[in-house]
Amino acid sequence: MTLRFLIVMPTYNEVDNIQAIVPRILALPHGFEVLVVDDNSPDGTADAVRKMAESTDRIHLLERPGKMGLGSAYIAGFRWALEKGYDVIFEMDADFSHDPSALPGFVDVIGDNDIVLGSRYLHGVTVVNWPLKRLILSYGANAYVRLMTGLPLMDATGGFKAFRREALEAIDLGSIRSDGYSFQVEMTFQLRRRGFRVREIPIVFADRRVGISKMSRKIIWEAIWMVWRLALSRVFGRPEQTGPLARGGSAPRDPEYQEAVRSLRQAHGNFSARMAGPDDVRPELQDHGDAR
Ligand SMILES: Nc1nc2c(ncn2[C@@H]2O[C@H](COP(=O)(O)OP(=O)(O)OP(=O)(O)O)[C@@H](O)[C@H]2O)c(=O)[nH]1
Ligand SMILES: [Mg+2]
Repeated sequence: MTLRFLIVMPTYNEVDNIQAIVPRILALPHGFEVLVVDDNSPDGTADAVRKMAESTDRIHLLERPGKMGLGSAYIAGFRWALEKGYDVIFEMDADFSHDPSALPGFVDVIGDNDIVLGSRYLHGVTVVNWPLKRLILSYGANAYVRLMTGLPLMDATGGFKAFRREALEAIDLGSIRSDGYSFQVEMTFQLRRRGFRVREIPIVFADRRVGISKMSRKIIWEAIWMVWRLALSRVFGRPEQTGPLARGGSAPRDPEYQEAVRSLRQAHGNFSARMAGPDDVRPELQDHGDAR
């Protein structure tokens, strides 16, 4: 079994970032493919992606007519990925807040898990260059999410994640309405309730390098309200459990998957023990793999 990995990367006005980050991802030895979901960015992001895609079949572009929000961009990307048969589907920002060299660390643990979350708050605080105000807001939001939803996670609002296709298939994607940070919380909450295995791994998160922030009051209010909705749904209603941990069971062994991950590790090394900053371009990752 050879696992097929797809990174879903929503963009809105990321023309500079996208041209820099996609080559970094393709240079990793795991054969990652990238789907850019662009909302008709006025700065020509889609044209830049089309140009890059001329020289490889590992870059894909999904264009939407206008800015429709981050949550719905992910859903569109997930649907595309499921249709095309990818095994592991990632969420990742284009603005270098998420370091491409952290991707193999997600692969290392996907053999025993269904959702892997890149966490900014697992080993202390691993956020670089954020104003203190924003850090307090984000850290506080996560404490609020833990308290209200019971999710035992340090960083449920982050957007650097990997899902196995089986997990995405178990969710009615059409029923997910939230955007921004609450989208992240809602997806993880719904999957955990259905008995899927969630694992956090530490990442270094850096503030965006260039471009414009889309942080808004609306997104914050939506998150506050969404968490209430999830808390209420814990009390009323129980979804059908279909995941590996359904009804308190223990996860079944998954030999094919584990074997696939093991052989990747053998070929490319075990990345999860390492953490690198976003500027740390490691030469061994640049040459398609068989360096070791
Ligand atoms: N397709 C699409 N992509 C979006 C939309 N809003 C944001 N994005 C992209 O989603 C990713 C995350 O958005 P960001 O603006 O970085 O959000 P953030 O990290 O919370 O805030 P800043 O980094 O401070 O701007 C980036 O790659 C954006 O280009 C949208 O409405 N549609
Ligand atoms: Mg960002």
